[in-house]
Amino acid sequence: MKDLRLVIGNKNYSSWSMCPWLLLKMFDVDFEEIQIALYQDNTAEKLGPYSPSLKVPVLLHREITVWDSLSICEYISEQFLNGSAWPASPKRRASARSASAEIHAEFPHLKEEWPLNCKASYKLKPSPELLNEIARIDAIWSCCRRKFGENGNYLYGRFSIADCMYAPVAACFDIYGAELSEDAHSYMQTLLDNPFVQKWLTLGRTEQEPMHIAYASSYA
Ligand SMILES: N[C@@H](CCC(=O)N[C@@H](CS)C(=O)NCC(=O)O)C(=O)O
Repeated sequence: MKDLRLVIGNKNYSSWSMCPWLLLKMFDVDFEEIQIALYQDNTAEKLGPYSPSLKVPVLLHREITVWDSLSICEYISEQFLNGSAWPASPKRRASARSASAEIHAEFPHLKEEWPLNCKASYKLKPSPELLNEIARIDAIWSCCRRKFGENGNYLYGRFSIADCMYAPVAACFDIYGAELSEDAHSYMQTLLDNPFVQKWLTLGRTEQEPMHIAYASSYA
């Protein structure tokens, strides 16, 4: 058993699991992956020993348990990366934390209408409320790229936690067909071209677990 273990859900559905998984992969931190199939009759029973919230992701580091995607990313950055998973300058770091907190806490229509489903091969027309949320994300992406993106193609130039938090959004925008400005589209493509994002999405497409019928309607 490794010192560092990340408990995740199905790659096909679990957008929040993707965030810390991507961070660990991008910074080459050694960890063991424990995958638990979500939306099954025994999911809560399987998550119980690991997760106080009965949700994924959860990080287990020796005797320490960290749950919730954003706090896991914070912990990884602090414990293993000397804080380098956030941008170095206070101004960029403040913006990156705000952008990450916003996607973590807000956008209920995006989460409800366009949940991650790597296997989906159809477009879904967004509601007016979702269109407003897409416009807000487009504004965040375009503004950050313009103000802070000169040292690379990620949101703050170099890869950071903010990119981990928006990677599942890029996947959902691509899958369901979001209409974006040129700057936002180009950032979405950067995330989709990331080899670990591609790996996650490819593995997600090959997963076989059937979803329990009670959850299936929101993934129609
Ligand atoms: N705020 C949490 C959300 C975690 C979450 O909702 N995870 C979903 C999978 S993406 C889950 O575990 N669902 C199982 C359930 O609700 O039973 C985070 O950022 O980690």
